[in-house]
Amino acid sequence: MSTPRVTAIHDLSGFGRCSLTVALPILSAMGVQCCPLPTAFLSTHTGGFEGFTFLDMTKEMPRIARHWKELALRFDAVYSGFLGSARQIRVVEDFIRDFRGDGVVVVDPVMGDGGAVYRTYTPEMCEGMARLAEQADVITPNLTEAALLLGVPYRELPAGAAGLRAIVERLSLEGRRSVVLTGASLAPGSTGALCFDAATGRTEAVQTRRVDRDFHGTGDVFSSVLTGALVRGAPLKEAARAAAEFVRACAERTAAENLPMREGVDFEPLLGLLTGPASAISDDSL
Ligand code: PXL
Repeated sequence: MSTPRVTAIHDLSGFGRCSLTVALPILSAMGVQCCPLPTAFLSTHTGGFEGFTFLDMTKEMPRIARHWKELALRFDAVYSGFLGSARQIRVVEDFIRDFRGDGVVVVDPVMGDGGAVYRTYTPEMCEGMARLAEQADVITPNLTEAALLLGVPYRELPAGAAGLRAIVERLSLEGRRSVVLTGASLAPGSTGALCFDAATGRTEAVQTRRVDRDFHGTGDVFSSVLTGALVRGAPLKEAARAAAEFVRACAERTAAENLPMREGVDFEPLLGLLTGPASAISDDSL
């Protein structure tokens, strides 16, 4: 198999381990080439730091896309995440249309967490994100983002296992799009994802032990491992299992070290876990 190639459309935040500083090393460790298309360049991410800088890349992005078109570049996946402006969302939509080929389009509809919308996201951006997500083969929302995509208040999301299943099925656009709902807990002490696979029409859960602390950037770690596993040929549920197990391993290590939430998970020493065959990632040895 030739080396799979992914383009990652996320911001570059210099400090705080999220988006491209997570996607690049994770995809590389998985044996996947990652070509970044930065949406913004920040000094840190926006969660828990004051005074961060923010350079919007909206103007540069179509120029990069034009050059890549001239080079006739092809990608096995287009993988998008945190976006920098409402106008930029149109650029990403055009990019997906031009470059999707027969690859997989993974849209992580990054908009918020814990019931709150991220500071740089406007209502117009959230509407644009919902539109962008319609082009995806796979979306990876957390519960906050699921509420925004469905246009329901976070507190009014249906609860319990049946409620989570209803959310995932509503987000599937009548079965046309795969959905991996993250942060889905089906029992006390467990967490993971609930997956609707458009290829099989089935909704299945993957669950791991829950680590009782939250860390920044775990959604980006999850979606990056998921994307890497998908382009390596894993079925959706196996890709989600690998992602959930890797996030758990990272969160356990980071909690044991008692690192600050805003610095993200200490994933670098664990990258070796991702270098073997895809099946090894889901091994309980993690
Ligand atoms: O992890 C999501 C994310 C990505 N990029 C930036 C962010 C956030 C969440 O706060 O601020 C810049």
